[in-house]
Parts: sequence; C-alpha cells; structure tokens
Amino acid sequence: MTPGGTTTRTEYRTCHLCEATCGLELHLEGRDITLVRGDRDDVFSHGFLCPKGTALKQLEADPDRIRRPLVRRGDTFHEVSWDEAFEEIDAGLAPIRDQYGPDALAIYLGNPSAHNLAGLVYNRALLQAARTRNVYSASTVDQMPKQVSAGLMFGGGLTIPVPDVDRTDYLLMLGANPYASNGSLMTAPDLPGRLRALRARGGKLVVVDPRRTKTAEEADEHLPIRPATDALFLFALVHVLFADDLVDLGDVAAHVSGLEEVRRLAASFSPDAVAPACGIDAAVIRRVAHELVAAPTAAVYGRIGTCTQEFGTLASWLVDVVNVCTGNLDRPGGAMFTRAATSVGSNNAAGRGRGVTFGRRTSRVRGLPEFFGELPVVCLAEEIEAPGDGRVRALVTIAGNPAVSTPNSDQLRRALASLDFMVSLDIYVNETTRHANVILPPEPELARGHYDLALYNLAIRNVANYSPPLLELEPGEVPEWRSMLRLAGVIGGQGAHADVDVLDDLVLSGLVAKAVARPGSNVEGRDPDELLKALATRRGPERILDLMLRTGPYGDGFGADPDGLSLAVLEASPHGIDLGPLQPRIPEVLRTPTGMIELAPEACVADVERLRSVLDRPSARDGGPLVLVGRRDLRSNNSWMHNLQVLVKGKVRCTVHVHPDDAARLGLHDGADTRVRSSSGEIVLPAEVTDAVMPGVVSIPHGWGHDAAGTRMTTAARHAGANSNVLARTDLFDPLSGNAVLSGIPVELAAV
Ligand SMILES: Nc1nc2c(c(=O)[nH]1)N[C@H]1C(S)=C(S)[C@@H](COP(=O)(O)OP(=O)(O)OC[C@H]3O[C@@H](n4cnc5c(=O)[nH]c(N)nc54)[C@H](O)[C@@H]3O)O[C@H]1N2
Ligand SMILES: Nc1nc2c(c(=O)[nH]1)N[C@H]1C(S)=C(S)[C@@H](COP(=O)(O)OP(=O)(O)OC[C@H]3O[C@@H](n4cnc5c(=O)[nH]c(N)nc54)[C@H](O)[C@@H]3O)O[C@H]1N2
Ligand code: SF4
Ligand SMILES: [Mo]
Repeated sequence: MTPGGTTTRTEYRTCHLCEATCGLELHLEGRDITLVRGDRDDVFSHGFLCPKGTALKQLEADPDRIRRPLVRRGDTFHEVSWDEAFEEIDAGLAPIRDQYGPDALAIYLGNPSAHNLAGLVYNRALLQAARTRNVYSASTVDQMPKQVSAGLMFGGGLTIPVPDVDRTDYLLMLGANPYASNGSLMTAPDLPGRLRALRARGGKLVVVDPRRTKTAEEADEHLPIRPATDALFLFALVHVLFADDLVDLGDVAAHVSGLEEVRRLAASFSPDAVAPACGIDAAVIRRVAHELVAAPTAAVYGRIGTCTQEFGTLASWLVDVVNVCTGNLDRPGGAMFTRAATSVGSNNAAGRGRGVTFGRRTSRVRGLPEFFGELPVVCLAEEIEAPGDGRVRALVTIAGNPAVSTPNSDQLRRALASLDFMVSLDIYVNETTRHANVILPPEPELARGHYDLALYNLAIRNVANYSPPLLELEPGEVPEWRSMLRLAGVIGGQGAHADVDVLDDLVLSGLVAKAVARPGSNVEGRDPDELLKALATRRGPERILDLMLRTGPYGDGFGADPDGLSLAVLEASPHGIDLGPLQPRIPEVLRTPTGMIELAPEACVADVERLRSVLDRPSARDGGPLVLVGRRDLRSNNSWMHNLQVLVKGKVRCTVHVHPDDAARLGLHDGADTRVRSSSGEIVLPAEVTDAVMPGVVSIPHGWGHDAAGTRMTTAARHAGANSNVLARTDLFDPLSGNAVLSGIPVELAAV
C-alpha cells in the first residue's frame, strides 16, 4: 500500500515503441503508471531499456492524446459517440465508392501498425474489404529494398537474414546507428550491450556511415562513405573475394545459383575503380574483404542508410551476396534466419515456392509497379492531385503520419487538404490527422494485449513473449481491432453497423481453413470445427495469435504435441520464453521457384548498369552539390514522440549538421539559422558545425516540423523544428523497390 491507500501492483510488458522488444516492469496504481523500469528477468532484454521505454508513462498520460472519436466541422474537431463517428464515415465514404469505385480510396499504413497486434492481425481484412490498388505504407520510406532483395534471393519478402550478433566474430555494419535506433530488421534488445560484448570477446565491429555516429565511435573502425555508394563498396568486396580466390560458400554451396554471374558483374568494380566515388581507400576495401574471410565467423548488415537511397535494392542484395560468398550465410555467427513461434510454413521441408512477383498493378499517374501489394508512397500525392479517372478522393491512415514522414511534404499536405474525405486511426491530431474528417483513437496501450508478431521474425534469438492487457476498458473506450473491423465493414459496403464479431469469426475461420490445408502443418487434415472449438474461449487478436502459436513450428498443434506452445503457455510466462539461438534453415526456409538461393536475380543484374553512373559523379569538393542524409536521436521516434516533455527537453536536436570546411566555405555559423533548399522545397533551421559529418554531406533528423496550424500537440509545437521531408523529392526513388530516396538528396545551404 502507498501512503494514499492505493495498492501498487507490478506487471510485466514488452515495450512496443521500437523493434527491440524490451521487457518492462511497470508499477501501477489504478490506471496510472507510477514507475517503469527494465524487467531483469526478461529472457531477451535482461533489464535493458532506453529513455523512450520510460516515457511510456508520459505517453499514456499525455493530455493531448485523443480519447474519444473526433469529427471535424470546418477547422474544429468535436467529440462524438462511436456510432456517430461510423455513421459519419459511412456517409463520407459510401458515395465516393459508389460513384468512383474502390480505387478512389487510398489506405496508408504507418510504422506503429507493425508494432501493434491489432494492426498486424486485421490490416489484411481491411485491405481485402477495400479492394483498392491504392495501398501505401511506411515500408516504401524504409525497408522495401531489403524485402525486394530478400524476395528475389530467398523467395519471401520477410525471409531476411539477421546477423547472429551474439556469436559473430566480425560485424560489418552499413547505414545503421543502433546506439540511437536500438536496431532495426534485427530485433535485439540492448544491441549496444551486445556490440560491446562482441568486442570484449575479441571480435571486431566496423561501421560504414557518412557520419561518425555513436555506434561508429564505439566501433573498432569507422569508414566514412559518400552517401549512396554502398553498392559500389560492397561490389568491390565481392571483386576482391573473387580476385584473391577467397570465395567459399560453406554449407549452403549446393543451394546457390548465379555465382558465375556475380563474378562477371563484380569484375569491373575493383577497389581502385570504386574508391574515389566511395571515399574509402582501395587498400582499406581489400583489407576488409580479407578480414571478413579470415574471421572465424562474420556477418554483413545494412539498414536504413543502405535502403533509403538510389541503389537501395542493389545495396541490400549485395549485403547478402557478401554473406553468401564468405560462407557466412546460415551459419552460427553469420547471417541467419529466425524461426519465429508464429512463422508459417516452417514445418515444411520442401524449400521451394512461388517466389515473388512485382508489378501486378501499377500506379495510375506514373505507372510505378506494386511491391508486395503496395504502391510506392512517392506516388501518393500525385494520385490525389492529378485529375482524371481513378483519382484518389478519400484516404484512410492507420497509425501513420505521411505528411511528415514521406517525401515532398509540402505537396502531400496540399494533396491531403484537397481530399473529399479522410479517416485516421491515431492517438494525436497531428500534421496528417488534422486533415481527417473523422479520427478514431485506440484504447490505451495498457488496455490491449501485445505480441510482436512481425519483429520476432527478425530476432537474433528465437523468442516468444506475450503481454496481456493490464487495464479494463472504461466506458467509451473501444479496442483498436474492433474499430479496424468496423471500418472494414464500412469500406466493404456493409454500412456503419457491421457486426464486428461476425467479421472476426470470418477472419479466424479463413485462417483455420488455411492451417488445416497446409501441407506439413501440425494440424494438416484436421477438422476445422475442432480447432475453432478449442479456440472459442478467446476473441479478437488473442484468438488469432493463439491459432498462429499453436500451428507454428513450436506449437502444440491442438494436442499433437502436448508440450508445445500456445497462448496459455505464454500467459504463464510473463518474462517470455527463449526458444534458443538461431539454427541453420537452408534449404527449408527457401521459397524460390528453383528452390535455390538466387545470387544473381535478373532485376538486380539489370540495374547494375545504372550503378556505374555514380562512379564518376563529382563530390562537393569537386564542384558537386552538398548531399543531405538523415539521423536518429535516442530520445525521438520518427515523428510522434515529440509531445513528451521528458523526451524533448534539453538542447535543440533538429539542427543541420555541417562539416567545418563546408561551413567556412559557405559562411555558415554554429547555432545560426540556415536555409536548406532542394528542388522540392526549403526549410530554415539552426546549423550545428561538426566534423561528425564528412565534408560534402549535411544531416537533418526527420520527423520534425510541428508548427502546422490545426494540430493538437502542445509540447511538440513548442519544440517544432523543421521537416526535412520538405526537401525529399518524389521523383527520387529506387526503381527496383519504389522506395523513396531520403539519403543523398542534393541540397544548397545558405545563411539566413
Ligand atoms: N527523411 C527521412 N524520412 C523518414 C525516415 C528517415 O530516416 N528519413 N524514416 C522513415 C521510416 S524508417 C519510417 S518507419 C517512417 C514512419 O512513417 P509513419 O509511420 O508515417 O510516421 P510515424 O512518425 O511513425 O507516425 C506514426 C503515427 O502513428 C500514431 N500512433 C502511435 N501509436 C499508435 C497506436 O497505437 N494506434 C494508432 N492508430 N496510431 C498510433 C502516431 O500518433 C503517428 O501519427 O518515416 C520514414 N521517414
Ligand atoms: N531513437 C529512435 N529509434 C528508432 C527510430 C527513431 O526514429 N528514433 N526509428 C525506428 C525505425 S522506424 C527504424 S526503420 C529504425 C532505423 O534504424 P537505423 O537503420 O539504425 O537508423 P539510423 O539511426 O537512422 O541510422 C542510419 C544511418 O545511416 C547513415 N547513412 C545515411 N546515408 C547513408 C548511406 O548512403 N550509406 C551508409 N552506409 N550510411 C548512410 C546515417 O548517417 C545514419 O547514421 O530505427 C528505429 N528506432
Ligand atoms: S529500446 Fe525500444 S523496445 Fe527497448 S525500451 Fe527503448 S523504445 Fe522500448
Ligand atoms: Mo522505420
């Protein structure tokens, strides 16, 4: 008991704020969080947490958060009942669908959808109901190039190898700063600690980044690289491996096709040929290639800096080409495939599948192809603005802030303002949702269950951890999964009052039917009704999660393996279950039509010619333009955690980093307002003169610019900063994946 007489209870919960999945210990009094600390007994994070995890307390209590549905009338939002909100949505969307067809509605899924059980389970139902080609997400300002390269090489868009950080002897990291980001496409709580352990056991960490980041400072070696030249650098490594007869595919040799093609392609990218473009000495490139081979085990890992650039897919592909050619793919200490507790198909030893097909649909205006069911978000604004048949007239955003997070924000804001109707599922009235006609809030985070369905597929250990809801719903609070299904009902033409439970049953029975029909599944051939009966005590995302766990590779198979996993088993394990270190999975994990690792996919081969054009692109020193890259700060999370005083206090973080040489040349001064201009727009923000960026490169963090009228984020508005995506261009993208170029944008700087 506390002095006030209320009882404090201790609960455990996985943090959903980034990809690291840290275990939190929460102290609760009633509905209030009184303390957040790391859960020392968490099987994966062992007590680690970062400042954002602690800020969960402030996030849950933020007075600016939306707690009830809002409807906009003119410039003001009014609270309404849930029925009124959905009636408003139906009245807004139905005529548009009836008059202009399904493509007139676009859907944008934001990043927190990937950290949210409801989103992961029901987004698909919503998309199916919409039947629109206009599906967009944060994936095309993020990891789409890696999904494409993994799809082409291994047959599945999430068949992405992760570095076996805890066992590797050598980690070559490109375009990532886990000391700030806590890791991405590599779920590993306390990655900084794991990197320190790697070095402490005699291993080596080499960081390739145009900036001297905290990660680079903590590494054995930092190689500053000119933005967007990673593919050249990686090609040169491959070149050395062939030239010096170091290629050894190890255990996967029998499953690799295309090796000779790779040798041919790498021939013209010698270290001497690429060194001037990359800004890395040829001798250093040769040494790194030899070190990768000499190390007992090694892994190459590339993240956002290698994806959000002109050659995102080529760089992502070559990362894994190096892993294969050094014999490090699929072996302990190398780059390995996770076997998540909910992964589908991993009971199947066939190792062959349909592979991936892109471009089944194209965008209306520019004809850009679809990737994994979505169109590149660089198309969204023009699809709204360009007149003609098939124009997007309505938009649904789910946990996304494209007005800040995607290129050419000025254009997109104009486009959003011109929509006939817009619905947002969100917790704030922000730069995007202020344009919505209706905003639907989720229930409090603590009132929902959590399981990192997506991220455990990319974890550096096989782990499963479920967090139950810790609070009862209060009157007027509606779980986000119910809103999503009800919205699916509206979009699918069932009106404002579709029976959510019926829709939920439909989703479930579809999944059960698939599970019993899947060859090699642990419930193959079973009676679907028997499974449905066994699941009947639950509803919503938990019921579907239970199905996925029980039919997954460690599952109880509804009795087939009494010791297997189920949601009940996870409920009895509040600190999670460790399913062990990663195990080799080739060939079983492969889903290419040939059943082979495609080392030289046609699409990549065809794009190599374009890469050559960079070989003689002048740097800023030789008269070329300055180029802009991004950066992340530990206390920030894309665009949406700037409303929490604990995270934004202290020195201003939204500054443009400029190298002292460039500052002197351009007459820029530390702390002084500086104008940054690209061909799409301009922003003004303070300069920070620092040799942490290489000459010719400037850096601005994304996610800022909270000075738009009509938002309701009081603290963020006081720390507005400037939106770097005003400078990002919709005409710059990686053609193999449609991914936006956010790194390496030509810009001009001038003192204000
Ligand atoms: N220049 C530049 N731009 C970038 C990047 C970069 O490195 N440089 N990075 C890109 C990357 S990697 C990403 S992932 C994208 C992110 O792009 P987005 O996902 O579009 O943007 P976020 O800022 O993550 O916005 C998340 C939204 O979700 C809301 N939200 C938070 N929690 C919940 C919830 O539980 N339910 C609902 N319904 N809503 C919620 C927030 O209020 C916010 O509006 O930005 C990209 N943009
Ligand atoms: N604190 C915090 N954590 C986050 C987020 C956040 O906003 N804040 N966002 C989350 C999300 S959505 C994601 S996707 C992850 C991203 O996680 P990371 O990939 O680790 O992202 P960053 O910290 O932005 O690191 C990217 C690095 O790439 C460098 N870079 C830029 N261009 C190039 C290039 O051309 N080549 C090379 N080699 N490097 C380049 C940049 O200088 C930067 O240091 O972080 C997640 N975690
Ligand atoms: S590192 Fe990520 S998961 Fe861990 S506490 Fe911080 S925000 Fe949460
Ligand atoms: Mo991201």
